Amino acid sequence: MDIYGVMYSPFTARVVLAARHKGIKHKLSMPKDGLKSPAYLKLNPLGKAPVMKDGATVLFESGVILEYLDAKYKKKRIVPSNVKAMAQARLLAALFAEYVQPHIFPLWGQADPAKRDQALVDAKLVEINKGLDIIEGRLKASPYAAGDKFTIADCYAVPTLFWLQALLPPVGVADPLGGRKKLSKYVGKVRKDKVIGGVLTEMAEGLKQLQSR
Ligand SMILES: N[C@@H](CCC(=O)N[C@@H](CS)C(=O)NCC(=O)O)C(=O)O
Repeated sequence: MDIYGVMYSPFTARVVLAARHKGIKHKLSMPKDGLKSPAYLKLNPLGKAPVMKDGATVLFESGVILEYLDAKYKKKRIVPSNVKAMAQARLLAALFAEYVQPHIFPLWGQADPAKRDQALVDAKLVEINKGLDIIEGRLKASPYAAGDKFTIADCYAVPTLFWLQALLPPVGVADPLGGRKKLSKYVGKVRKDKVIGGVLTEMAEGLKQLQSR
């Protein structure tokens, strides 16, 4: 299977996390001529990463790719079959995807206090904290986001929390998790998971390269 994207992208990292957890053989690379090349636009007309190519099946949108992977490769399901557990995992995934992740990237480029749009930063931090408070109330962290098993919730949580920790300190937030106990426990625990730990290391390396450009 081919996955087009880069590890520092939270959207690509979601898919790589699921593929690695499920033991699906894959090759991760950037499209040869870039995301806006005619060849890549044939795979994803939005010109965004990730794209997954599994034989004749080509898909874009990380959430759709995750569903495909779990439905096609049935080992180590990331969507629990128990209805209550499934709802718990999906809700956490949605909270990270819809209420935290979108407010993090606007903080990119806001590190320099002299050039900072403080109103924008403040507004984004309000939204992020609102999302994190709700997540804190529902997170299991025992040790995975939705309980004792790795689920789709971790595929969303891990990359978002990586970016949260990367972009909040430069805008003056010393503790991006805001002292929230369950989130802090989660971050500490999942770092030790082999698959998650590996992805986090690669995301950090990717971000370092991006910052040195
Ligand atoms: N909703 C999409 C978002 C994908 C996305 O925004 N990818 C970024 C990478 S971080 C991208 O390709 N940006 C390049 C661009 O939009 O030109 C998904 O979940 O896959």
